[in-house]
Amino acid sequence: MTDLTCRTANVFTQACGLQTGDRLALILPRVPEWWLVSVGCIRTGVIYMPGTTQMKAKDILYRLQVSEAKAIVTTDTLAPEVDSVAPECPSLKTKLLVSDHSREGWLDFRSLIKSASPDHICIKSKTLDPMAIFFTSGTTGFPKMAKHSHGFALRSYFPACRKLLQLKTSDVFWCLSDTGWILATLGCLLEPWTSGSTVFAHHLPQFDPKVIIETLFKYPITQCLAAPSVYRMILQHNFTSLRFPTLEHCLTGGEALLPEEQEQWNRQTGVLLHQAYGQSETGIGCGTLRGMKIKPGSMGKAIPPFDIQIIDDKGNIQPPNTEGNIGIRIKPTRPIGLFMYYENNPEKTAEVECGDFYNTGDKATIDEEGYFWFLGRSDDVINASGYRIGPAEVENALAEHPAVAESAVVSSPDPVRGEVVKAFIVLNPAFSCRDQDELIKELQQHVKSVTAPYKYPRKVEFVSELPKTITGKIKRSELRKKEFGQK
Ligand code: BCO
Repeated sequence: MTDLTCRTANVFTQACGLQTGDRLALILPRVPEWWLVSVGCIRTGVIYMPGTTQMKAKDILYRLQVSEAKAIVTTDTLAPEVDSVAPECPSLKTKLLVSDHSREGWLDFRSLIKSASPDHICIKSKTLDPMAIFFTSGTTGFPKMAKHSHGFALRSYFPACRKLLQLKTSDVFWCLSDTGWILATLGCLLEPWTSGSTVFAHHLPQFDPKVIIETLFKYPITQCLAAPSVYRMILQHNFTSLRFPTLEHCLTGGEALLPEEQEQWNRQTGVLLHQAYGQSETGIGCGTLRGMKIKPGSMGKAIPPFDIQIIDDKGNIQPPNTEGNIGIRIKPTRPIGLFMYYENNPEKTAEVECGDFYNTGDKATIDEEGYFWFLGRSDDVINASGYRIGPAEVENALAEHPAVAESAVVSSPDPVRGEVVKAFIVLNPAFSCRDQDELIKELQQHVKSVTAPYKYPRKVEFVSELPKTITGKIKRSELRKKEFGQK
């Protein structure tokens, strides 16, 4: 890996002419090159921007334009999508293809690393030098760019963080996260490799609980990290045995996990399932560390150097068992590991500052022992099976279909995925006579084709009008409350 990542670094600086601070879009599935590119960027100071391979041309266009990326690395599957938008991205100078075939206008990554020198001197990065950008969805507009410093990687070395998994060199660690999320950077790269343990990777082109089970039986995996929906889907399949031969410890995060699911996993596998909490902005913020008392349903305690409190809308710390926002203290000192700011967006950066805290927008309570209990979002952002989805992203996609006059997209409860995307749609009169089931399928397919398919509305309801304020703003909260049976 040292040899290969040094070669990768040389490919970036020599063949591609990239310099420290340049941005590179990294859109690869779970292939070894994802690791090479990530570490190659860290070695050279090129800022990398991981993205899910579910993205479509428009998603890629937005990212390339807003970040002024100079390079992109992807596979054959997405290369045509990139080519379709590249003329609109004047900053994009280098396209690197990870493939056994060549493509016009693209550099062949695999041949380049073969011929590159294995000698490379790593940059002397400072804690606050930028390292990576993660795109993250909000209530309005397009995803924001949460920029992380090299201190983010450094945080993995902190004694407190080391206690989360207590990985040993003998551990074989499997993090199932898609390579586009911060969870993959932490769980597939920083956590295991900074503790010298082995990373287990599986292509998983399509998620299938049966494959997960077979893999855990077949390979000597000792620790596993996946979103709650993954554990939930496995449990709901009623497999005859979940006694995995080598599995010792499981961790989960990214969405809420019910206490009974956590207990069921423990009963059926004999392995404890610990919860953690985090965001693209924070990495892992709190968790139940190995050896710590588990309180089923709780996402554990704050992991230093983060000082996490429950705050009100003015940033005042709330007493135990009082509902409020999860806040991470940023004053007088912004902790290492928290995002630096939203790139090119001082307004949004200022919006999430609340007194002495970064306001996560997630609601929770804290108990007398310092354990956090997740309640939900305080805004319209949807968390569906661990994906953070901005309603506007789905509404914009729906608006491109001729049947849709207007739509409002909210979160709705779901027994498998925790929450799913639900769209309330007002139809254009010409479509009101269409078969509704057929039209729902068409609209779902349409969303899957214009934006990353994980965002598509799994529930659709046609309505004659949407609830609005007197100024004409759609009242998404009213629709959401109805979905969750709240008043
Ligand atoms: O369910 P459907 O079949 O109708 O649709 C699925 C896919 O089949 C489909 N799809 C995927 N790729 C496609 C495609 N359709 C067309 N073209 C393609 N290229 O789209 C739908 C995708 O939904 P999904 O990804 O939720 O599907 P799936 O396969 O059921 O996966 C289930 C999970 C649980 C594996 C998945 O939802 C998942 O990975 N969730 C976890 C997300 C995660 O890692 N979040 C963590 C973010 S980081 C963070 O929170 C900070 C924590 C420190």
